[in-house]
Amino acid sequence: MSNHKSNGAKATIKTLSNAGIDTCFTNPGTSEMHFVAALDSSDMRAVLCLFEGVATGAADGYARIANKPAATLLHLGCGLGNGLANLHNARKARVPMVNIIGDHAIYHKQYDAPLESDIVTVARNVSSWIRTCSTTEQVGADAAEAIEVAQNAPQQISTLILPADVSWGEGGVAVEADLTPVTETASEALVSQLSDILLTRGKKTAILLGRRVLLEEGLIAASKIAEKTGAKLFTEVLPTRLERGAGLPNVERIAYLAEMASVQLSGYEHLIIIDSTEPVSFFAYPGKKSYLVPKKCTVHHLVNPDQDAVGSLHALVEAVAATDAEPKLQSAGRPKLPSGKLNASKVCEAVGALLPENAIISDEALTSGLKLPICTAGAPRHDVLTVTGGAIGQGLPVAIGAAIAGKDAERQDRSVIALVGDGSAMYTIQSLWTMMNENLDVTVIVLNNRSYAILNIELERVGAEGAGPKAKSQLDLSKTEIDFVAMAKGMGMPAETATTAEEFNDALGRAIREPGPHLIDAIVPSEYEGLKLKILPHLLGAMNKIPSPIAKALKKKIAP
Ligand SMILES: Cc1ncc(C[n+]2csc(CCOP(=O)(O)OP(=O)(O)O)c2C)c(N)n1
Ligand SMILES: [Mg+2]
Repeated sequence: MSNHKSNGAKATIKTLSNAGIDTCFTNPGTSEMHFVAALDSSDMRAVLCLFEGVATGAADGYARIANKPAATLLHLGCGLGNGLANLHNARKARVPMVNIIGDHAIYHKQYDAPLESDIVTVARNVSSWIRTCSTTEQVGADAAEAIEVAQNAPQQISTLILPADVSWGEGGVAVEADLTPVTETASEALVSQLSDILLTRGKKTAILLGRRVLLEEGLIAASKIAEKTGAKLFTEVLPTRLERGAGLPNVERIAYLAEMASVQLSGYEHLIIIDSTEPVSFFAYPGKKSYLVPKKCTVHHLVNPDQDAVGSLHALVEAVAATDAEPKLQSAGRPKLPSGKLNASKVCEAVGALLPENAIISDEALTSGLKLPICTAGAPRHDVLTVTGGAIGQGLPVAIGAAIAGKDAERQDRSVIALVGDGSAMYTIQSLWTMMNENLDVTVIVLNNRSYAILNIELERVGAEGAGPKAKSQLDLSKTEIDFVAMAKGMGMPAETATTAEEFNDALGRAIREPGPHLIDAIVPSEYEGLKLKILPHLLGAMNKIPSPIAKALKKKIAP
């Protein structure tokens, strides 16, 4: 602990640095100027983002790969509010993050100046720990508590509101945060109960893997249990970070479409959930189930969020005597490079064919990414980051944070591939600027189907009647075509359009070979159009009426 006194801003940054938080994604204003000035006397890497949603999404992506928090620096309630959607995704991802929100000087608040607003109300949506620091003397201790709350289990987002006069005041002292690794595992009684179920009813048992058990160690352990007991493995719909590829167990993901998820889960009598939540439908649909666990299936949770998930899984491996079982590993294999007119499936094939070793995929391809899992299953080992909270505009910001963390980690210079829908890309397109400004090795692939295609499917699925041209126009991006190449070039980023598979293969090969950011505007038709789109809701509606093995095969065909 340093007793060296400084102003509040310096003491805050020093407290963050002491705890190993060395990256801050910023979009500052006047109330944060002392924090900004204090950066120069620190080791903190500050990454400017031109919209707060980029900063918060980048901090999320960073935490997913670095497995430690980044800080954000945001400007009062409005700045925090702009960052909310990606803070929501980060909360659902259960990643650690420390938000530093500048506020007016305490004595200035009474005047209701233009930027005065209720910061706490905005923060409460994503943060259960919110503290307004009231004195400079206290700032180090408050910052240390913010870090502890964020990083210690169960990890979460903490929000420290820093009034300008607290920042500029003298008498701040950096404090050492108390970081404690999780050690508590599931109780012996629970482990033994679950092992009994697995050993007697293994074939009727499914195991749903989530957050912390989706990396190599957890996946291998789970696969040993599955091989030994006959249990079926699933991963959650939207993993925070899923390690995949040749040499790792390839675990089936629960489908986004509830009708398909029900089919996947049908027939199991026990569902053992490890660090995830019970499967529910994304939305309610008239006449359809919200809760997707079959009626006769008993749910068990191996751990709660503040227990050691991987350690508990190991205990279960031992309990079923699977320590020496051979895990089932995915063999190496890539799709062939595609040819002809470009479509979304061919983009996925090319990604599978060319994905470099140790890559990180930020997946916000939505309807265009249906084939991505199957095309990349046997590719070299990689991580997949998904839109954990369903709030779009995450794919590009998360790629920024992942690229920065990937460079710092032991596995140096991991290249990042961000696959994003055209609609999603437009929420946080400012991300391209930060990718350039920081010279990050990110390849952005925009799946440009000139549509909110998924909402065309949803329009059919919800059974809304009377949808005509006015309704369809709300889901249509084709009347005013978006030129992503021009936008990228406007921010200095090399970019090209691909309308054929050959053009796409070449562009992707180049983007991967050359360091630094690139964008490829992949012009593709929507995956579901015309008759296919009309039939889909009927097909989905029929899925729970046809025999389960046929339904399971059909599910594999529609969403492999
Ligand atoms: C923050 C937020 N706003 C709106 C939505 C609703 N929404 C879901 S998908 C979508 C359109 C996605 O379009 P695109 O990225 O082009 O993917 P596509 O559907 O074409 O595959 C919208 C607007 C959302 N999920 N999150
Ligand atoms: Mg689209």
